[in-house]
Amino acid sequence: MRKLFNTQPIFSAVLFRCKYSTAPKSVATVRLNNKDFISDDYTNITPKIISYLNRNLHLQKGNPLSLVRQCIVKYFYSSFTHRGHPAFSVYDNLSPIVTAKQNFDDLLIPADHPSRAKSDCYYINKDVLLRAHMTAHQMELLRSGLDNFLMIGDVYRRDEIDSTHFPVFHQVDAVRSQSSKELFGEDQDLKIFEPTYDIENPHNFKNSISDPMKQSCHTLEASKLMETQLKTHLLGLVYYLFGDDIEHRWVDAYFPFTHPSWELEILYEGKWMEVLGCGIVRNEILVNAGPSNSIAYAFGLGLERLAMALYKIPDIRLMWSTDSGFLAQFNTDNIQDKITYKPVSVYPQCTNDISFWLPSNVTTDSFVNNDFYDLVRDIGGDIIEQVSLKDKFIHPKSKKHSLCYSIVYRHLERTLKQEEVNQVHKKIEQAVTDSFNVVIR
Ligand code: FA5
Ligand code: MG
Repeated sequence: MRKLFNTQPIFSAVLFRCKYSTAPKSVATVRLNNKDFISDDYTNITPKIISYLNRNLHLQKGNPLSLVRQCIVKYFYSSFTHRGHPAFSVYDNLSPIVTAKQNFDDLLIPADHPSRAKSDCYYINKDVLLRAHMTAHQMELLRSGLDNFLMIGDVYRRDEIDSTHFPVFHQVDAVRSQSSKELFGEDQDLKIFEPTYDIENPHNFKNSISDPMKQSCHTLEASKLMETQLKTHLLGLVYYLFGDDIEHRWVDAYFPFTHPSWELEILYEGKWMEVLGCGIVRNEILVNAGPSNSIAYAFGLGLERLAMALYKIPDIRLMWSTDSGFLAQFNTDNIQDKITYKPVSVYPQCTNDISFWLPSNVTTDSFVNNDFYDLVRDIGGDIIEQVSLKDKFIHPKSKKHSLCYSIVYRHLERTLKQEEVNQVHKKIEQAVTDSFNVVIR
């Protein structure tokens, strides 16, 4: 655990008496949502990140994320009905505290997959983390017998810092399942599964994904028909939100839990921006969830990216603004109102560089950037607009390694004074020195 955390009040040392030992043992815990979690060497959740829990921006009236969420739900409710009722059910209130099993194992994410790394996730301890995607709930909802559902909520990732990335963002994830009858109608000559696959004994079949077109258990017609539905439904959503003029492209992708998989990009401010990932759910997942004779598609999209493009919001941090000048612009009862964000005003940036010598056992390549980014955000808070690596340097004689980062400071609601920035910058230098054992140059 990083040194920095020990000083934070949310991490308390409690006396914990082990059942089989008479000696009291001191155990550090993390308290989240009124529950204590025992921390360990995986614990990397920060007080700053904890402060975002329970904000539920996607449910707050007047927040752009809530408007986009309502548009998406409306599209799915109105496009897909079953006997006059919406076919999809919506879950937007699931706890973001999940197990590693939910976030990874249930989704066939291999034990050595990079997305599990401590450098990429906010772990509470080795077994529990803040969900890194809404897909973490897919298995439990499939297991409960649902076949068409949307999961909406906040997700947490240690990531870079710039105008389209933030460590907390919001996703809409979905599953849509189809039985043979639903997919092919009365044409019972067409099948979902290859003849070699036995629906009664699905565990006997070794499902392969070596064919880029489909999983080996599926027939080509079932997989292709499902792919067409998936792409048509998602493009329908994008046209519903943006109008028919929006430019898009599909990109082949890989996710451990779907095959085949794609990402959808839209043209935003002259650049391609990825808005969602999707694919045909791996049959193993459906089988593990319970008896299954259907095929399903799934997708996960980022609410922030859609809201930014839809309302021309230039910076992802603005979603967290509590400024009434911002929120009032989105306070409408008509979710389809055409809203274009008007900057309350633009305040100047301040850029300060920080360079330091690394300790002798750390190289410029082994230093974990995300650890540094988190620490900068912990100290600087929301006035940190961007942090970028500027320079790597190895001293020719001493062979010491050094790094230089640029930190861009900007307040969204007022002008920062250079003096004030310098004070924060000094605090960051001190924290970096303490936490990473570096020497400021
Ligand atoms: C996923 O999270 C998959 N779980 C999506 C999925 C679900 C695929 C079901 C297949 C089936 P990805 O990491 O690409 O995939 O994230 C999905 C979307 O979240 C991205 O397209 C993007 O819109 C958004 N996103 C990802 N990282 C960030 C970030 N740091 N800040 C804001 N939005 C982000
Ligand atoms: Mg992606």
